[in-house]
Amino acid sequence: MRLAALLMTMLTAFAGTATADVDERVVGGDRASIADHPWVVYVTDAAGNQFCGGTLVAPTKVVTAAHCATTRTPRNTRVVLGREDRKSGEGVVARLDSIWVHPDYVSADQGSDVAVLTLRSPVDYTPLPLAHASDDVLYEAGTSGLVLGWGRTSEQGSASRYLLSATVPVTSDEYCGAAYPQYDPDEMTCAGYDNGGVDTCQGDSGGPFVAGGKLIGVTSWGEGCAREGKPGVYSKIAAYAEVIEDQLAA
Ligand code: 4AZ
Repeated sequence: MRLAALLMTMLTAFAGTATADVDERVVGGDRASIADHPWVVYVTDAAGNQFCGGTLVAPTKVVTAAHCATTRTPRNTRVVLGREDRKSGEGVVARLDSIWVHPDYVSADQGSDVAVLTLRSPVDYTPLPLAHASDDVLYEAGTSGLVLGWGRTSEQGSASRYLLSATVPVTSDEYCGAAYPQYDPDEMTCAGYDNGGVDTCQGDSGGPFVAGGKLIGVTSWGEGCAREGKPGVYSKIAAYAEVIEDQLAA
């Protein structure tokens, strides 16, 4: 038992040094394995250029941000699943049947920044369950969540070739309200450290914020990336679970 635990610790430590590029900072993140997060996807144009993230929540349904979807059509948009390295050919490229954008969506900082992409055919990756109103404990300040994506690794930097993830704590409503006058605790949740340093950034939008084995948020907006006192803002999935589930049945 103790030997097994020691071996696990050594393996984990080795995996950490093997995959974490010191310069690779999502911002302040580390390499993540797609096998461990089979529901994380990215969204591209027809030429394969990645512009957002997303989360598989049913065999034909991907949740992303409304601001990733408003200018798109099913014909010119693709979802890439099972591909950790954007330069590899692994996984599948799925075509879309339809796009639903929350009807109240105006701009990310006004809330309702959620959309559902329906794939033409079911895919064989494990979906992530949605958080619901009864999961309010997951939104308490201090809850550790995981953000994932292929977005920029610094505010002015370039996007990541590989899937990155980072752990960020949910902030209090007071803290986020002080950071952003537009913050609406009923529709948004914020995450980040007081001193910044770890955050989602451009290109991570639409991707998952995960806690308790559920999708609790969708990467939405923020002032810059990883700035002190400026947490990342996520669409609060528990507030939209019903309207999203209507789309899963559609
Ligand atoms: C963006 O532009 C974006 N730091 C995503 C996340 C954050 C800021 C901007 C949060 O897609």
